[in-house]
Formats: sequence, C-alpha cells, structure tokens
Amino acid sequence: MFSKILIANRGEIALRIIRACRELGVGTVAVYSEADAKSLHVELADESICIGPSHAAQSYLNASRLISSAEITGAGAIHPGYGFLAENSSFAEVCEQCGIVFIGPTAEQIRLMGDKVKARETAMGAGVPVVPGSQTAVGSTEEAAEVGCQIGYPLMLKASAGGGGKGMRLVPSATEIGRAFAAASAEAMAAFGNPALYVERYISPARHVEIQVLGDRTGSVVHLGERDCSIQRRHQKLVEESPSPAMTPDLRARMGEAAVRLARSVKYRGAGTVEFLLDGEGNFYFMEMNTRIQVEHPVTEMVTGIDLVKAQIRIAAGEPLLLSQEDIVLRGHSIECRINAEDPETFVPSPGKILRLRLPGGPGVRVDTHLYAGCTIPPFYDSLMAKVIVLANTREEAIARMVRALDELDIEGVKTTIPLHKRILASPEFKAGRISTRFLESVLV
Ligand code: MV4
Repeated sequence: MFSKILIANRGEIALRIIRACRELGVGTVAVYSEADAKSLHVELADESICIGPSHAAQSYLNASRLISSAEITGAGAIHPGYGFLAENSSFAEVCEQCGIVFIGPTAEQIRLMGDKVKARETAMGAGVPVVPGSQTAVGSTEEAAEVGCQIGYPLMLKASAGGGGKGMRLVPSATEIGRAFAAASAEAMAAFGNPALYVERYISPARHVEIQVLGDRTGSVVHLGERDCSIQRRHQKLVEESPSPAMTPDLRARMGEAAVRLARSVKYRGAGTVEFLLDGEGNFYFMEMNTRIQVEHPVTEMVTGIDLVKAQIRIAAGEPLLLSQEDIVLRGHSIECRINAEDPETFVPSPGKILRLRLPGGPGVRVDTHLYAGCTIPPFYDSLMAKVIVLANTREEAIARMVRALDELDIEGVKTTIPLHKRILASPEFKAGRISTRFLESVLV
C-alpha cells in the first residue's frame, strides 16, 4: 500500500479521496490554486502545495506541476479524481514514466475508450450491442448521409474524440445533415481539437443507464449494478439513482454481463463505467465507457456498501479484488441530487461567498461537500457545490427522504439548483419513474 497519495483535484471529490486515504492509513498531499487557498481539502490533507494561479490551465491541468509536487513530497501515487486530467492518457503515461502510480486504468485503456469509434469497435468485438451506426468516423457530410441512407433517420452525430454530449447533433432528416455536420464538427474541434464525427441512429425514448465495473490487476472484473442518469440538462446530469426504475433482475444481469465482458476484453483495471442507452422495449446499446470515478459514484456505494475510492486505491496498489460477483448484493434505493451554484432557471453560474450553510442529516442522508460557512465559490471551475445522497428501502421512501433533506438544506449567498430539484422530485413523471430524454423539458417551465 502507498505511504502517501497526491490528490490532483479540488472540491468535494478531493475531500472524498482524502477521506478514503485516511481510512486506509495513507498520507495525503493536497494541491491547490490561489483561488482555493482556503478550501476544505487543503485544510484536511496532511500536506498541501500551491501549484499556481486560479485558472485550471496554470494549476489543476498543469501536469508538470502535479508531478513535481508528488516528487517533492514523496507521494508514491496520484489520484486524479474526475474532470481535469482524470481521462488524459498522456498524464497517466507521464506519471508511470516518472515512477508515480496513476490511480486509474492504464494509459492505453484511457486512450482506447477516449476514442469513441475505437470504443464502439471494442464493444462490438466483445459481443456488446452498440447503437446501429457508422463503423468508422465519417469525414464528410456525404459519408454521414450515406450512413443515414443505410440506417434511417433521425440520426445522432457525435464527436469521435470526446463524449458527454459535446459536439453532438440530432439530425431529423437528410435535408438537415449538412448544417448539423458542420456545426458538430466545429464544436468537436473546439472541444477536443479533433473534428472527427461518427453516426448513430437516434434512440428515442431512451434512458441513460450506466453500469459500474471494478477490475483488478489479475484481470478479474465484477459489476456493481446500475445508475440511471436520465435527468440531464445539456448533458449535465442533475439527478441520478440506483436501481433504475426501468430495470428488471433479468435486464440487470444481461447489462451487467455485457459491461463485464467489455471490461474483461481489454483486461480493464480500476473503476470504470459502461454507459448504455436503454430504449422503451428493454433493448440496450453501448454508448461509451468512462475510465474515471464518476460524480455519481455515491449512489452505487449506498446500495452495495462498497467504498469505490478505497477499491480504486487498493487495486492501484496491486491488491486483488476480494469480491466475487455473488458477493455483490444491492439493497435499498439511492438517489443523488447535484447542488450547483447556478441560477435554477437559467443555469448561469453564481459564484460568491457562502454566508450561511445548514446541511441535512439524519437516517439515510449523506452530503458530499467541501462547503463551509464563509467559504467562497470561485468562478474558475465547475459549479458543483454539494451532492445530497439518500438511501431508503424503497424508491418512494428515498424520494420522501430526499425531499426532507432538501428542505433542511439551506445555502445562502449564491443561487442554487435546490428549487429545480424540488420541482423534479415533486413531478408526477419522476414519481412514476417515467423519465426519458424528453423529461427535463417538461419540468423546465
Ligand atoms: C444518444 C441519445 C439518443 N440516441 N444517442 C449522449 C451523451 C449523454 N449525456 C446522453 N446522450 C444521448 N445519446 C443516440 N444514438 C440520447 C442521449 C441523451 C439522453 C439519453 C438518455 C437520457 C437523457 C438524455 C439527455 C440528453 C441526451
């Protein structure tokens, strides 16, 4: 086991990793930008280093400063968290070249899954159903239109070099493919430095259901059930839950086996998430695989009782998974609400000073946050302030518990998405578990 880990991140996930390290008896090194000098992760780490100015490019995205911080402090491993360099294969490579363990999959696996066309090919090779679409990237409108003729409209154009919806365009019919192609490739170029696109048939209605997997260095892989992340706005997830209201034990087994098959086919190491689209008839299709710990990992921890961050650290330290698939039993129902410092109507970021903070508690309530009264939310990073997670025996009880927790939660000094979550949880569609791609428009009046 490592004696010391450097956490190459900030906010709630940095705190989450520090907590896992402390429970494993591992020393912690926090890095921080000038804007985060008074942030809670700095306070709770054993050591801390200021790595630069507020803009992420000069701090949290600066690989050489992260590596030299690890070398100066003697940290044997770096945990990247999510975002920033968590899925940057070059960073993973440089860590290994410098003799520092990157807590995550291999650079090769990050690179493979970061290329969404290669990821689709890998899924097909592992016998995992993928969305019908192009076998390769499409280099022109004509090529995309050719695929459109084969698979039928509407289509979805997606960026080969990146996921999460950036550079994605819905193409309702052949007449719109020219404009959509130009817009999507421009956005892909801007976001990922690579304009390449691929084509998928548009699946609607669809749910976004993802399977958590864990693989160790011996190549054994298990899955930890699913998370339903269908409530998104512009591909930013807002509410996640486990189990999915659309799941049956048989469907869970088949999706879990597919995710494990894919991970095993590349000898996947570490925590990973296989994202699927689930259509109205119970057909599921591989979308992409994320090679990081995800924001929404707590709902899986709540229903399985497994600490995913400790598992990541143990796997990176070379320990075998002590879990077999039979050991993984899901119990209860968990929901997570992401509390962002944003206007709940316009989603415009609302940075500022937290003047008052009252956090919820009581049975089955967990709050992952770095907030404290008097702290300042800087404008330089994403707007996630806190995650409220609940666990209860049934979905109805979990909803009631979340409503109670959100009523107790009070954050003054910035605008928050709390009112939006209250509207979502109160909506008949959400209560009935009838959610799909179109859901959020119906709630966003
Ligand atoms: C899709 C899709 C429909 N058909 N792909 C991609 C990124 C992820 N955030 C959601 N994405 C989608 N990909 C095909 N071929 C619909 C979505 C989608 C979505 C899916 C399920 C639930 C909510 C959604 C919100 C926006 C987009």
